[in-house]
Amino acid sequence: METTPTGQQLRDDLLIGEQIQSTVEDILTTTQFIDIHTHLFAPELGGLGLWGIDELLTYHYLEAELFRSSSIAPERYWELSKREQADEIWRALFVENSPISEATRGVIAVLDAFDLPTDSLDLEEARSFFRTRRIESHISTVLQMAGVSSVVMTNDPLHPEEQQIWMNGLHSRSDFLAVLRLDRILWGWAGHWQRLAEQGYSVDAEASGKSVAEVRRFLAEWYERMRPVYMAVSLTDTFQFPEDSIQGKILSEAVLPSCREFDLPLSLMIGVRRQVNPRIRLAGDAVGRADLRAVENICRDYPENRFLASVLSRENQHELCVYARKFSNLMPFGCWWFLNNPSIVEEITRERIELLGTSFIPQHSDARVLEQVLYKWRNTRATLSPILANSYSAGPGRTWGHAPNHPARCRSLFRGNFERWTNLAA
Ligand code: FIX
Ligand code: ZN
Repeated sequence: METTPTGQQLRDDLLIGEQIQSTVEDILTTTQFIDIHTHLFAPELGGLGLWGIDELLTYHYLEAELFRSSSIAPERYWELSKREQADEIWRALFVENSPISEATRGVIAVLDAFDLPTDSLDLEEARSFFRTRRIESHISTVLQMAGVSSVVMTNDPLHPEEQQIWMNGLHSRSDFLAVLRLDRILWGWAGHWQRLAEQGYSVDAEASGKSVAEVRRFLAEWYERMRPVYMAVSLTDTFQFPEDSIQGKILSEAVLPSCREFDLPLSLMIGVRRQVNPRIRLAGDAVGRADLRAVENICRDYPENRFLASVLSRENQHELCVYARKFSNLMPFGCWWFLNNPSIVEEITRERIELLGTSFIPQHSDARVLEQVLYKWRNTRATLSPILANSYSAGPGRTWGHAPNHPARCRSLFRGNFERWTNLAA
């Protein structure tokens, strides 16, 4: 039974206590989220888009767990077909062991969401279900079930297959938004400058001469082709800025001016340690604590640029919050990759709310397989609901509450902040 706090008599219309919890839950349930970073692809990008049970099971998060729970050598695993790999993972992680890790629980949640058995010894029923699905309508069903209005892709203009599809003239469905991913021209220059040269850009291995101007031309042409909502790059834990390097030069002289020219944010995803175990391929990346003075320098020295930033190390999260208090052109986002586990999401989100209020973007899914959005966003809503309710709650004995419309402002966390940052709302 709610007792009105002592002291000042609260206005009748103020929300307090359990009213706030139910209001926040309703808001999270009814708000269609924008998933601001994924590796999903619109169906117009053909086979690049991954979906269905075999892709869900061969997710690199699960491949990492397979090699801990099976005697199969990675080299032998990579020789298997996709179907055989999925069977191996199902047997090792779901039949012979308990699926209680975040990634295995995710697969169980997807099977459950489609009323498929979660304790079968094989995958035949799941496979025959997914064979009945048509991708265009399946995408709409999955996004609707996940409460996601649109997903932001990761589009690589130098990926041979993707490049060709875009150059043939692609018009992707409106609930898939494009991003210009720059890894290959920033930290991958040595291995990819020739790809630019092949496309007719006068660039060289040292990024000298006309190279910077030609990278600007490349970015302008791909901006017109993709109409991205932001540009993005994943950076290692050793990222430094400014830096006397090809990456430092292209970033400061080509990418940042281009972002200003097209009024786009730049997304910096910092802290990966690439391929610490190459034998397990995509699963072989790890995490390292970065020196976020690079973020301090780039935000301070480029006040006209807007930045999205996600850091992979748990130890960097608090610093990122403090930098966001110093620089209004910095928008922290997501609990990335190894951080996207409820125990850590709770810690990160609470410190962000305490330091930044609602001026950040709590989560992205990083989904690589379509149906992953179902559990990644269900988990986000479940983890964030009590945290937000507690943040709005007046708490026992306090003599203040919130106007009914206040909790609705937390919608900005999942839509408004990103729409404003990317001019999507314009
Ligand atoms: O750089 C990135 O976009 C990372 O998210 C990926 O490289 C990573 O493999 C991933 O999917 C993490 O969730
Ligand atoms: Zn990603």
